[in-house]
Amino acid sequence: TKNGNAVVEKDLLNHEDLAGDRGMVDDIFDETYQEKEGPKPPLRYVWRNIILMSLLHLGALFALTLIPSAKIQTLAWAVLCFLVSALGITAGSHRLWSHRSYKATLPLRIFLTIANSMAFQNDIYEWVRDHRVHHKFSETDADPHNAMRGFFFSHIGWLLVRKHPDVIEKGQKLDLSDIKADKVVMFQRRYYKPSVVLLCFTLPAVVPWYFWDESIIISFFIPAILRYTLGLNATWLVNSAAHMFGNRPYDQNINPRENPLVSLGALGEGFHNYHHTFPYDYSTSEFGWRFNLTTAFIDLMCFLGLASDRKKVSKEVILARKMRTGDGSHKSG
Ligand code: ST9
Ligand code: ZN
Ligand code: ZN
Repeated sequence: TKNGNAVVEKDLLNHEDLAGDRGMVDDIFDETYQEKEGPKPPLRYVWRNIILMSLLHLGALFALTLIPSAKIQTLAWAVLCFLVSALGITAGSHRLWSHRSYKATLPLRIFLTIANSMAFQNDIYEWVRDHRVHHKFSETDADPHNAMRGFFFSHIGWLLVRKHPDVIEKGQKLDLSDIKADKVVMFQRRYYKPSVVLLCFTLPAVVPWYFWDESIIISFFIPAILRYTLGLNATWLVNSAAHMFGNRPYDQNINPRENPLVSLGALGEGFHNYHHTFPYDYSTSEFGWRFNLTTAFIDLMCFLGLASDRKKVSKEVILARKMRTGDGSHKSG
């Protein structure tokens, strides 16, 4: 109908306005890419990663058995470390640097970079590069954690094998000039290894041991090893579970889903059907602070004058999009 077309046009206009307004559009899905025909390249295992990831997860299991003997302050500290490091990913490398969905002042960028090293998920530059190809070439050979390759691959398997050549080929064509221009990000890249040793492992372990005489074993295994492992798995669930389980109220033609449980663990990053439909929305959801500590944090930073320019999709555009491409689940939920 005439009316329907007007709404579609407005939807697209809004898409381009908000997307372009950020100075980059390389997180928008590229429909023109075609996977190469013929057999897929063979898996090349990276044994160093397989061994280290196995040891890490064994260490986390051991840490679980230590919880009953830990001091309450140590557990509270581990939770604090989890939250800070998670914000370094969600508010930092994800919503700020990958998607430019808001602007952050220098002090906030320094804080988010410190928090990001504490999370040890590769440096911000590498995270952003992989994440923009994930959006642009979602669920194809050029997606680093292509969910078409199954739960295990999109969860952790992709970190244990060499990348598909298309990831690198397409990744090299991305516009990363905004990231290269950020001195804080490039400083982190240069000093990434020592920053991880210090912030992901040493600081979390030293604080309980020094300030409240926690045993060094518990100090290391709970706030460092267990907290790190839980943070990784909460993040990976966005790539695995939130690409497989949940409703698709915004676009039923793509795989990413709305998964409130994942959102709970990942501070608001499980509203993944919404996020892949509107990657420039700073809230990654239409529901504000619900299951979304990251949005509350960014709002607080704006209130304090440390952030600004939050990009938000309007209610009417969201509704129009639901009517046009959604699975209808919003009516029942
Ligand atoms: C980790 C990351 O866990 C997790 C990211 C998850 C993303 C989630 C997104 C979901 C939304 C947000 C949710 C947040 C929720 C948070 C909740 C928190 C509670 N483009 O990589 P290499 C080139 S990390 C362009 O070695 P291989 C480039 O030249 C965990 N070029 O490829 C590169 O050199 P350089 C800890 C690219 O050999 C060169 O290739 N870290 C691209 O195939 C070689 O790159 C680990 O475990 C690209 N995209 O090896 C380490 N990629 O970098 C894991 C590569 O110098 N990584 N190039 O420019 C590795 O060991 C390796 O990357 C590998 C592949 C073995 C996996
Ligand atoms: Zn994203
Ligand atoms: Zn995704």
